[in-house]
Amino acid sequence: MIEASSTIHYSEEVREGLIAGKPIVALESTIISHGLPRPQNLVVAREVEAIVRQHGAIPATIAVLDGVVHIGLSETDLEAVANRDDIAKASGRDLAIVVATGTSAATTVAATAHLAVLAGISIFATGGLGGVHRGASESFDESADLTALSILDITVICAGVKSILDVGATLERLETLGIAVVGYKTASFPGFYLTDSGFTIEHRVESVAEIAAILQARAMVDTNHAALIVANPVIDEMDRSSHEKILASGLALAKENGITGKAVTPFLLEHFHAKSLGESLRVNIDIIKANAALAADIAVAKKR
Ligand code: PSU
Ligand code: MN
Repeated sequence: MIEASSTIHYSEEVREGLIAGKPIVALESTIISHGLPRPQNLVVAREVEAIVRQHGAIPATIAVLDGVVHIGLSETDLEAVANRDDIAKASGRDLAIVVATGTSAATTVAATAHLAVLAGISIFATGGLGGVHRGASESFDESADLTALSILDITVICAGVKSILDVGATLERLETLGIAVVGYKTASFPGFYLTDSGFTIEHRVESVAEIAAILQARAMVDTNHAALIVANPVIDEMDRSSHEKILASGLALAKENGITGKAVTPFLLEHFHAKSLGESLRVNIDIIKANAALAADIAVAKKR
């Protein structure tokens, strides 16, 4: 655990939890600031924290506010992340700049995982990972989530990678980068908004106890220098034909408007939320809640 300093602030419950070795679940903030529309974003952020507590763990939502890294957010902090207009989107490479300039940013999977590990937290729940974008062979757009997870000992519970991505290419990159993937009660890689992306995965687990055993074994065989991904499919998926249509129109619109870099993912998610009349939002919320619950169960079951 890092020492108390003016650049790192722990919430009271996270600080106590770390000292006492209690189960803690890291939560990202980009999904709050840039992944979900207002006002639902704040409601969901609160509910997700409540779910983690109900399942016996301590929530540690991570963000940078006015140059201070926060591990665990107060109600006021959570409101700031959800509602302030000056919250940037920070990947790992942006963290030092945000801190040094005293500005504020929500943290992506890459940045959240980095800060969680720094704080001594090893279980992390999110919605869908970033990955290789469609057309990446031209644009080179691949999320830094992948390279970050290749060097961090963290378990990430997610509904696969976002369906806006090139899922097959992302799975190949996960393999190359040494990032293990297990399907929770499935051998199909989840497709974020969709239960099944159409790609199969090699390893399927049936229980939280099995995941806890894998976590122990990772340390024993020394493969815990890279992340473990627990892919948890959404139960009630988005209507497939509207998913396909909205994705096609979103990709075309992004191209037309010259959307590139870190703006691509928020743009496409926003397009989904606007065009699906609440359906993608409902699914996105289901995903993050289910992942938070499973992450807390894993944190509780993990041998310390
Ligand atoms: N999952 C969601 N909503 C999101 C994200 C993930 O359900 O907004 C965010 C995560 O923070 C992830 C980021 O790290 O999108 C990926 O962005 P990019 O493709 O620019 O790396
Ligand atoms: Mn990108």
